[in-house]
Amino acid sequence: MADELVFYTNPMSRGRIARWMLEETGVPYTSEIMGFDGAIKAPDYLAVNPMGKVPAIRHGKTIVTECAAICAYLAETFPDARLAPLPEERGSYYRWMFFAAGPLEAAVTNRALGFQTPPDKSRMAGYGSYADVMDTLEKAVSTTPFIAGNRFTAADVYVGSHIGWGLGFGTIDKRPAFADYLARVTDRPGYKSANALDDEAMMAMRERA
Ligand SMILES: N[C@@H](CCC(=O)N[C@@H](CS)C(=O)NCC(=O)O)C(=O)O
Repeated sequence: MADELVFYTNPMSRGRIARWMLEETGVPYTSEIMGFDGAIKAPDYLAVNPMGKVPAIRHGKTIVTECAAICAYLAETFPDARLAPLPEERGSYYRWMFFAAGPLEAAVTNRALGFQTPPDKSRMAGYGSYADVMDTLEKAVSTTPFIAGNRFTAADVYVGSHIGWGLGFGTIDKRPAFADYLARVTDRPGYKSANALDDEAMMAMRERA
């Protein structure tokens, strides 16, 4: 019997990244919607993610947190979905997935919180400066149709989600290359079904509130 796959999320969170990835794999899973008002910091859930944050997945006895790790784990665990990298895609796949989880996430969050790296300190910051990160990301999404090459992989779920959120919330520069890449990677049934499920979960939460 297949191991049970449980998805802990909140539809108004980065959990949407993991939901997209789950829908891309096409494997069955159950969703546990976590409220931000207590459940997420309760002992039961802290046993899953001591950070008290979503998303997380439990697959049998394995727990995975961190959106990028969830995307990579699901891609490797369910190879039939063909979302893990081929040998020739591996370098770009890991490079840009880690770039998005590290430098991009930090640069965007710091800027949204009003923090700017002092120019004389950019050597200390792993992301250098927000401008460097934007220019680098623009090159990355313009070099090949998808982030790891000529086909869609789990790295596009992760990088595409960052770009989608960033363009939506105005935290990533509105550059044509970002919009073009986003249109390419989101034109998929998995993206649409994930959004429909999260929109439905969001409505249900609002009705209950
Ligand atoms: N680095 C984590 C970030 C997760 C995260 O910050 N989740 C937020 C929602 S987007 C959260 O659960 N916040 C609730 C809290 O901290 O109480 C990831 O990539 O999965």
